[in-house]
Amino acid sequence: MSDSEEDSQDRQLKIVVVGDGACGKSSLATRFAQEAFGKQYKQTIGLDFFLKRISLPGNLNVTLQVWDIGGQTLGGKMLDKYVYGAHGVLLVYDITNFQSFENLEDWFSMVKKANEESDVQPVISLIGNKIDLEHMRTVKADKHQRFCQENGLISQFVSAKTGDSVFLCFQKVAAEILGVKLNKAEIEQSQRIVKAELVDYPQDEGPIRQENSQQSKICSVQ
Ligand code: G3D
Ligand code: MG
Repeated sequence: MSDSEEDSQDRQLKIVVVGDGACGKSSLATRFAQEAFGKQYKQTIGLDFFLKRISLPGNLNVTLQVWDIGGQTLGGKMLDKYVYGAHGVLLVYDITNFQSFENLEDWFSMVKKANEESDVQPVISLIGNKIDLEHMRTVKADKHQRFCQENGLISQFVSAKTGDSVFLCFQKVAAEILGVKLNKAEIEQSQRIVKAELVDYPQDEGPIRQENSQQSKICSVQ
């Protein structure tokens, strides 16, 4: 019996991407779901979400529903509604923008508050984006690590621009939500997949990778 790719039993996980404007939330979501950066993405109006199916160890397929909060800022009226019931939250900041890191405390509080009444407590990951701009870093890595330790967050550094570790950061969160353990080889493989693609294809005309682009959808709610 073959594993059906179309297995309708797939679990769907809601993953919400939050953080200051311009830290790279839309770029991260787009890079993950479409293997693209920049161009294809229009300025977020309202709320966008992507659906993407991934495989975890043990032939476990799961569909991630990735929500991009768009222009919602801290204190935004709809924010807690977006975040409510999330299985996973990516708290994103820009490593070259200290303010975006400082504001994480507030983003984190908002996420906790929004889920106070929910049965599901989200798995939260701290994402330091734009590591391609390492030379412009203003947030030291040990500050990032301390924040993770103090709050029990998964830690990840990524670049939505180069694709570095983008797949991995979503995979790690999904695995944690489902209680699946990723071993070292799997982690290294996920890091490699995205990096290899970058070297081969310029961002303009890059062919979309088959295995990662399957079943990606963009939806828009205004
Ligand atoms: P947001 O959705 O959080 O508001 P965006 O952020 O995804 O719109 O990104 C904001 C700007 O940061 C964009 O630049 C985008 O290209 C850039 N950016 C996002 N991620 C990265 C990254 O990993 N590295 C670098 N170098 N830049 C990144 P523009 O100039 O289009 O405003
Ligand atoms: Mg955006």
